[in-house]
Amino acid sequence: MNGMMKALANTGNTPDNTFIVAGIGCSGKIGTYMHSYALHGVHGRALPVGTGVKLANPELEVMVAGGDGDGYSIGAGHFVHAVRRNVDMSYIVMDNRIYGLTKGQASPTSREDFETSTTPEGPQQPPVNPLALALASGGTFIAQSFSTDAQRHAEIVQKAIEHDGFGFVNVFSPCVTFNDVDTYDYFRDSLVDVAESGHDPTDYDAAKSKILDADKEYQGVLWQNESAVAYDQKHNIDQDMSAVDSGAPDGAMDLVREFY
Ligand SMILES: Cc1ncc(C[n+]2csc(CCOP(=O)(O)OP(=O)(O)O)c2C)c(N)n1
Ligand SMILES: [Mg+2]
Repeated sequence: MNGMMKALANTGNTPDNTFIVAGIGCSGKIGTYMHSYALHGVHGRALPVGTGVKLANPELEVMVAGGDGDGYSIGAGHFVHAVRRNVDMSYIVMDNRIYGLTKGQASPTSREDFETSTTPEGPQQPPVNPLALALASGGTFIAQSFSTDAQRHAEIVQKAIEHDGFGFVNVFSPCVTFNDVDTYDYFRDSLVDVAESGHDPTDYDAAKSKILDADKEYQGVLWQNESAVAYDQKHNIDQDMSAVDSGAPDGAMDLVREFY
């Protein structure tokens, strides 16, 4: 949350031009804690709501935030289509590799052998790779960060906001209550920052090989397609969609309102 706030402030956004759409879960509470417009909707449906908010009012800075269960399980279909639609907004997923709010069931990013109350011998199926799913869906900005590396996390979220299109950041955000495997210590020891190896995020093959590398956990901007045009720009959605076209009969807007 701290990183999101810093990134919003650093990009010149204010609470009154920012709209957070939050998922359902511990992570979904984030909209309630931030002093901006926010909507806490239905599990797995934050992205289509965020898309609607942005297209209805393009002046707003729209940030969608949720958990790994919300985004990659019940919301997986929306994730794929929001990524490929490439509306100019950001999507921040707090990935703790567990369903935290409902007290510790396996999530799509849980390890194959991770024992939980619903998977006493582990899920016994490989986890979803969210970055690969985003790449396969035509993602134009794909990044990963770590909640406790606050300054770096804020920088990465800022890049997602600045990207002209759908800025996706998977954030490792350990759950200290229900996940004793993917812990702060684990990520501190294993994370490799792509910036340190001179990774070029505009190099598709380099991005693909890092995203598909199952042996390492990367932090940083993995892939950015700077030439892709955002949906809202492509379709000139820069006007107030509640306005009636010029030439409409007198009182047309009053009539429109009667339908609400
Ligand atoms: C339609 C629907 N199905 C199931 C639930 C129960 N539920 C609430 S939060 C949650 C999972 C949350 O996991 P995640 O998105 O990873 O968030 P976390 O709590 O880990 O931050 C589930 C299954 C619900 N609220 N609504
Ligand atoms: Mg979770």
